[in-house]
Amino acid sequence: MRPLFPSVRAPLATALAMSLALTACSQAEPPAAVEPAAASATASTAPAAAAAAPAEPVRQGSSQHGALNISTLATGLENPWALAHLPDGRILVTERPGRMRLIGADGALSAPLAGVPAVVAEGQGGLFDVVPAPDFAQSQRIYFSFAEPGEGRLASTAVAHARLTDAGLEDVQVIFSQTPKLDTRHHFGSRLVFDGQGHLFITLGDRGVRPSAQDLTSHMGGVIRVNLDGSVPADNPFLGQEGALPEFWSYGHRNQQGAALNPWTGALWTHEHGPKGGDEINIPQPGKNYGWPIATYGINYSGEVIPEAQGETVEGMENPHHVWPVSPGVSGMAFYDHERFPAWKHSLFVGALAQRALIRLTLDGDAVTGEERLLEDLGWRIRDVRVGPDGAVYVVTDEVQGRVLKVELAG
Ligand SMILES: [Ca+2]
Repeated sequence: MRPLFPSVRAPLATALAMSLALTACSQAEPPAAVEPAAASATASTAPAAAAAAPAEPVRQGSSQHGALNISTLATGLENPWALAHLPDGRILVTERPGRMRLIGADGALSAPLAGVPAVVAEGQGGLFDVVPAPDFAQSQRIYFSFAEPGEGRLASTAVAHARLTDAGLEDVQVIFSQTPKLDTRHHFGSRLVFDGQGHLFITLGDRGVRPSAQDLTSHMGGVIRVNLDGSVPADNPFLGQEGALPEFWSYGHRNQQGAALNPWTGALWTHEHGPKGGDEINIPQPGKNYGWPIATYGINYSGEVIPEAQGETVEGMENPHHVWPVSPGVSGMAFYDHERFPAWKHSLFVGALAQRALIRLTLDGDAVTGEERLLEDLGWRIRDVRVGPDGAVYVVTDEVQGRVLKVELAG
């Protein structure tokens, strides 16, 4: 990897100081409830047993296409961040303080899995995404992202893979670690998407240091593309370019907590939190600049304009594919390409934290043609959404007593 310092150190430190002075905690993506005192929560500090909450009745919801059945698969999860279906019917779920559990094919919630590395579970930091490797059925390998501790208070978004065994996670290997590490607790990203061609996309955030999103000598604000072992693909857009880290696919992103591969085109789609207003969907193209903080549809939480902003659109920077003028607080993304509910075919599901809903966008080709909000009555922050192998839609709720829900059309 190319050396970062010393050239970037001073500007970054300045930017960091500025950012800390100016960054109000985003209402769309507030730091969740205060964590336990320990800076690094690990599985060893977790409750030993799974919550034995009584089964909840199936809830009813409404939608454009009729009644919904909303089943609770697990309760008592602390700020769950991601869920992932395994080929054998089990579901992996992460909890941001640093725990990973399995929901068995029988519905039983496991105790926290052993072997999860230490994470910085402060502010927005913790354990984030999890996905089975493309060859999971043979390798039992999973990939996950987390806030990796460094010296002192430093932390960075990192990605590891590990083997999922009856004893928990084994052979944990970090394959990517954002550089440099910072002491902020904001905007870690980070979703993981395989492209089906031997690459892994990692979506990052600016870590609350806005100018870093335009700085190719630091990973912040990037979509990262690596091979499955973390090495750099030979066709990455910035490979060999002086002053640019080779892992970049695209840059100029604020905080990307949703990403998925479009099943009809094979393209990566991502979304990101705007500041106050301006949550956006992008279809990141290699080498392109997505604008933050120079081009944005949002303003600061103070009501002031973003100091670096030059407008909603800026020449040479990519306009978002889709913008929400009022920020839902987007997190999690899943295309619907299953036969079970034809009414949902060609939809894009997106979780909403601040606006506490499951968003369903209708698509015509790539164009977003409509939007409906599901689960609003529940009033829960939706952190992640996935389509299961059964064609149901699964979400996790970002609550101190968070849930895994299964959502189905009743008809
Ligand atoms: Ca943008």
